[in-house]
Amino acid sequence: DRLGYPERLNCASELIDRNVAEGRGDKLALVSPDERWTYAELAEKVNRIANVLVADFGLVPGNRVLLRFPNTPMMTAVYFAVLKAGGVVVATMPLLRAKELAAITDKAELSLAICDHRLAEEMELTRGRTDRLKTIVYAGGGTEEALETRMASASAEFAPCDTAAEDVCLLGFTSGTTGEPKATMHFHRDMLTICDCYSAKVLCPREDDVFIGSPPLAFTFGLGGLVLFPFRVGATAILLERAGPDELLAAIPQMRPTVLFTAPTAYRAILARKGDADLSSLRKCVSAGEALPKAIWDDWFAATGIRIMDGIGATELLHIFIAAREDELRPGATGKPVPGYEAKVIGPDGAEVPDGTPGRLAVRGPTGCRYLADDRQANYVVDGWNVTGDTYIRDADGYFWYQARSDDMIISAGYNIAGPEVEGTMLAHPAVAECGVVGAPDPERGRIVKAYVVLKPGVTGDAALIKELQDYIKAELAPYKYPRAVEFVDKLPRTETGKLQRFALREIASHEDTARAAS
Ligand code: 3UK
Repeated sequence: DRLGYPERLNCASELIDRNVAEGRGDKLALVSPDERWTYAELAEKVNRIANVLVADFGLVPGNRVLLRFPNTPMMTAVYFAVLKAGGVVVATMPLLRAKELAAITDKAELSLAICDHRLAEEMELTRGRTDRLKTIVYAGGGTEEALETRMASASAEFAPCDTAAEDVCLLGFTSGTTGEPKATMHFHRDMLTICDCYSAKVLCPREDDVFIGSPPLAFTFGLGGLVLFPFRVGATAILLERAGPDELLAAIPQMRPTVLFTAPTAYRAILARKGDADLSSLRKCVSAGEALPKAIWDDWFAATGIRIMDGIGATELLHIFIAAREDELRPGATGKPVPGYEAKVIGPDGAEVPDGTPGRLAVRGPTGCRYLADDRQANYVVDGWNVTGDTYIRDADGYFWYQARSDDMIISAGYNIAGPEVEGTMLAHPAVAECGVVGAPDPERGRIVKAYVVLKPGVTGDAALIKELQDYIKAELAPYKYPRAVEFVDKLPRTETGKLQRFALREIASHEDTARAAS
């Protein structure tokens, strides 16, 4: 292996026990509003939970375990306990409903779930929707059966399962931009690979860094950015159960983190509400999940002096695979392939297209290419390349510029229009807080560009403003890209990971059309 990992490897030992062994046992690993755990304390809890899993619930290596928690220190301990015992983590977003949880339970063949007691209701409903789930263990709540009660009588020592570097340790379910969850497999070594490629070579964190951010740990963006990257260098992570813009704005001045991981919309929302909040502790800011519009990059730089590092990642690849260091990034571009990865832009025939031409992004590297379902594998993995659903352009200097998800390209009267480009431009208009652009059915043009716009507080949306926004886009972009329809809305549909659900907007747009046609 190019990264030089041994054949037998347990990532939980590498990421937690190694910190204790190297003398960082007294250093803070995890901080939350209620708790402060050193690496030694975390290591002990991991061992106790691993013993409970094996002794009380019969976990054997390879068993998959459902995890259902908000971002808490306890979630992290349970996560690493499953890994240390050789189990496979299936972490789920806190907001998922019983129907979705049951589908994941069946797909991943889960019989054991560990759940924060505050999320019990939906968990119990899940039991009624699948026969597979045999055992649910609740953390918190102070009952006889609670995980903590069992931990108290378990041993504080646990020898790590002798896993192979290429044993599966995580089934990552994608956050569902398209509605249907798909699972990807990741190995013990992958958990270190993303630390040693993206984090070490692009992010470059230090032992004295303090990480904070919003993505759920069930989302691999959050797992890497809030747990794996800090632990790999013995740094500290702050975990907030709610980490919206207001919570981050309250926490940053008080807890003084140095590295922030969040999504583009959160950067924008933080700026809108910042006031005179002191964000000066921050040293590095990472954005992923969606394209980072240049307008947001510019505003954040003007307000903080920090150059946000955009990066495209995917659950399939585990983490970020195209990005750039602060000193090399180009605002508006995603960046270049992360060291260790290769990327290319391909046409419909699978051949590379010339620089400057839009096409599908394909990626190859030490992580990725392992779908749980064979039909996915056949369609999205070609000759070892992960073919993503994203349209990109590579420029002559090798930088990759995001255009749209391939299914978000709007074809209007023969023109190919990237919705995100129109959105990004719209965001630079002073009246606009948020914007989502999709194609709406149109009898003449096939589709027209339709913009759903959330206005800034105090701005009134009227016909004059619609005209002003349309003229603005016509002046900034090729005129055929302007939104022929503009609708003001209170909020936009988003996934729990902050991604705009363009498929939901498209659906709304098509219904509105039907309603118009019927009236
Ligand atoms: C989109 C981006 C433009 C893109 C993720 C960082 O988002 C993550 O994983 P998902 O599986 O979604 C993957 C898709 O999201 N995307 C993500 N980042 C960007 N588009 N610019 C970006 N910077 O469509 C991609 O195919 O939910 C992100 C780390 C780990 C992750 N899992």
